[in-house]
Amino acid sequence: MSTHTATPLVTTFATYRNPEIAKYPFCPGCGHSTINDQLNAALVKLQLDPHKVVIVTDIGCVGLSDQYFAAHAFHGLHGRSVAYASGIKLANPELKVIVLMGDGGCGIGGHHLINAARRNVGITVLVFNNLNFGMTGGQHSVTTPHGALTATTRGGNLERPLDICATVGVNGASYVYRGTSFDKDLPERIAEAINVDGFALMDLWELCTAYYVPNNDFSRSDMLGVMSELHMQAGELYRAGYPELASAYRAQYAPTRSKTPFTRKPLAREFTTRLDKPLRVVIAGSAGGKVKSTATVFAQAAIRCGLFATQRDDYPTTVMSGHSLSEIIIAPGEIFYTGIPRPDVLAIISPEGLGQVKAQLAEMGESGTVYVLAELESKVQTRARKIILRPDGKTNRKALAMMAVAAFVKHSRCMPLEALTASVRADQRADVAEESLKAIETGIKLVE
Ligand SMILES: Cc1ncc(C[n+]2csc(CCOP(=O)(O)OP(=O)(O)O)c2C)c(N)n1
Ligand code: SF4
Repeated sequence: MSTHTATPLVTTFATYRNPEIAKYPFCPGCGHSTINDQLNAALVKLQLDPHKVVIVTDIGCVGLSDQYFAAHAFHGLHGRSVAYASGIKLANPELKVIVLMGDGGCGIGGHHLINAARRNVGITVLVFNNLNFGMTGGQHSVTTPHGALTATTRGGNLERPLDICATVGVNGASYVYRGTSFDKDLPERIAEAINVDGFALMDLWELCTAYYVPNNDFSRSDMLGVMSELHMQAGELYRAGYPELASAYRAQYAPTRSKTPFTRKPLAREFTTRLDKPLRVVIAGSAGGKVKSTATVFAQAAIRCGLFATQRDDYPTTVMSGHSLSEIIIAPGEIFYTGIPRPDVLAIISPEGLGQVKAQLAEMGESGTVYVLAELESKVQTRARKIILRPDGKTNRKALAMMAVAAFVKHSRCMPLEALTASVRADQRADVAEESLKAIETGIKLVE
């Protein structure tokens, strides 16, 4: 018998570059190649598991970068890379999420940058800042220095450039650094930024050799001079220790993670029904008229009869004014579409409700039934059968919805009335249930 001692497999990563595509597509001398190389060197230093690294690229020449890394990648709309990265980090805080974006993307998606910094989402943003839009032909961007010549500022840029570092720094970023693609210690600095537990941004100035350099006779040696003219310092500019959002969020919700947000209340089948096809019911009333709660009682009564039920409500954002509409479908089988363009039953119990169902009324054919209050009857033009409800003048307007439902349950025999009263008793507060039961009695009498 032989014994075998397993030695742990230790993998070291000599590179994070994708072996399948060696050569970058950038113009000769473009800073994008250098920063990508330095990012690779930083990843090698950190020896991160490539399965835990996500490179999120923005649009522009910089957006071609992600395919050169053997890691996860995401490429989306211009300016939105920070929003995508934030979502990825929130979904899985264990990931190292690195955004590669241009100064163009910083302008187009500036609010995402501010909000990611303010929230302190733990992503690392590397801004490949070549002071203009590269991919589209050298137009000015938010970081183009005052006076600079670009395709869109032929007389010299009149705008003041955005200080990206100050913007994210003052808004809560954990780490902010400004440097250039030529910095010798860039791999160490990038590694440091990736290791930060919070939002980290590096504003990395570099050369767009196709446009910015020839338009402005700009060179490597001009970079630090321009920075200082603009009062934009180089080096580490901000460090803060606020809690990182994705982990803080997980920690806050950890105690409730296994709990469902809603307590399901299974309703046992207590009654039977002969309903053999879907019944689509619309109650059209006013806010404050107990339309929604009546619809719920009706839907739950259907479930107590072994039926499927859906309820969809519509009302304005105002409280106690305007219409209130409930659409309920009850059916012997599953319901896949909850809308009701053509109701089988339409109860119109207020002028506001009537105002909302003109299209549905027009759709209803002779097989449909409209229950309508006597005072509204003359305003209802329909091919459907009309049943006029004449409650006495003392009927509370909050009872009208339940009254109408009781009337059509009695009439249509879609379920036993006992299912309705059982639902009222089981699901409503005692004082409300008392009112509802009275309304059911009135409704039944109206169609007897
Ligand atoms: C919303 C939107 N606006 C404009 C464009 C057109 N567009 C494509 S690339 C680009 C410029 C990119 O410049 P930058 O982000 O600085 O990246 P670079 O090309 O310099 O790497 C623009 C404006 C776009 N794709 N989407
Ligand atoms: S156009 Fe400018 S940014 Fe784009 S690859 Fe060429 S040098 Fe780089």
